[in-house]
Amino acid sequence: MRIVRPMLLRAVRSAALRACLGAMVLAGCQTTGTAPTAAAPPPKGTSPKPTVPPSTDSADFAQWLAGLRAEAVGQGIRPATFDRAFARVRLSPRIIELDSAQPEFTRMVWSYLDSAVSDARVQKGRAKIQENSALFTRVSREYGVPAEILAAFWGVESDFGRDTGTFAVVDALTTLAFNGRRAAYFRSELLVALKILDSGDIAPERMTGSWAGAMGQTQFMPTIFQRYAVDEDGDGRRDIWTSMPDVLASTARFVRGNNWQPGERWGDEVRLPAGFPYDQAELTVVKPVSEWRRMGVRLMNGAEPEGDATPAAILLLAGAEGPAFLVRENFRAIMRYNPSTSYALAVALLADRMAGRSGIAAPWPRHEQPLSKDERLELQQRLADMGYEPGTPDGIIGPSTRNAARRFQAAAGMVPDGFVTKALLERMRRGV
Ligand SMILES: [Ca+2]
Repeated sequence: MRIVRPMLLRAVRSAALRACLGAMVLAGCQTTGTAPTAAAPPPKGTSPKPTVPPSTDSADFAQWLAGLRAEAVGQGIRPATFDRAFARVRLSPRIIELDSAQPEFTRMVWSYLDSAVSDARVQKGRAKIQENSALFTRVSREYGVPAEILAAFWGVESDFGRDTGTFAVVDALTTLAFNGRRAAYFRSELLVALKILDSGDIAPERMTGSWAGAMGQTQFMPTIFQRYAVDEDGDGRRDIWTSMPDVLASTARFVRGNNWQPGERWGDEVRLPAGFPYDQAELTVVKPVSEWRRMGVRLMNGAEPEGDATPAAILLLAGAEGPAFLVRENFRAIMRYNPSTSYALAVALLADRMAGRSGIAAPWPRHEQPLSKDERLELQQRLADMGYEPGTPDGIIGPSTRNAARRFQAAAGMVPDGFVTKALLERMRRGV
């Protein structure tokens, strides 16, 4: 997900890609890594560049496929299902290319939100809820997840079913499983995809998704599908590709199953008081709402945030000059779909706006430009050289880099918000 090659992201707007790239690269993004996610392969790490896969004619592939077939059959998948799924399998150099893509620049969070939470998408989501109000009401009641949250996931994941990815899932997962890089993860997803085919939910030629195997309108990876997909329309198949009842109920079941608290909000935009300790603005710093209140955190209208013992964290995605949010457990529930704070904020804000609430009140610091990968590496190296311990420089701005940046900012007499900008890099170059 996040960009410096906007065309790449726009062209391949699969949830899986957003998860792969976005979680790590979107500026200001914070990540967690604990729970299963619907559409997110594990981070890529720093494994060596893969080679382009040989064709399916190669002896290597034949041997690999024979091994996979034996394993699949051993797991109870019918040989006929396996053979049908692989009858026309293709290895895709394009998928390898996409899997290796490293964005040169990060995308600033406001730029991502401008497109993910556009007025057009808000309108479309409201229209979808209205057109299908009985269904939204029923599913929402059954799972305790608001209609607008369901519509927001649907909108962000697949633009309400318009954009679900055109890759054959078996081709995609086979390419990634055979290729060697994160092979074990994709092999296990592939075996589960075969189980789904074996259960008759979908025919292999209709099992389409993103290049990383995130499927249908919910962009579920196969393991998530197996655990959460629902046959809501009762036709005997869990069809997240074409059945809207199945799509919405499956989304709702996943969200509820990942600790969604019915009746609670995801959080609110807030004002932080002068002198706020900005090192406390990390998702890892959780305090009861009563404590944030005591520290002077207020809603934008000046009221005190509600909830005493409710655990919450302060989220800043663009430093002290950008908007601040008090986020609660339901924000983390959204992040289990995709472990990116920017993604979760997009879903939350889209839902709010569909429900008639206003968007963000405070302005983003839109004058800030994203750092290039080289600049991110340089900044990390400088922090390391100065003894601020950002971890091994990898070009990814995570909590360690932000905390190191805070230490530099504090020493330099700046507001220690950890927001990494060109101005901050300039200041380091000047040695102040
Ligand atoms: Ca169905």
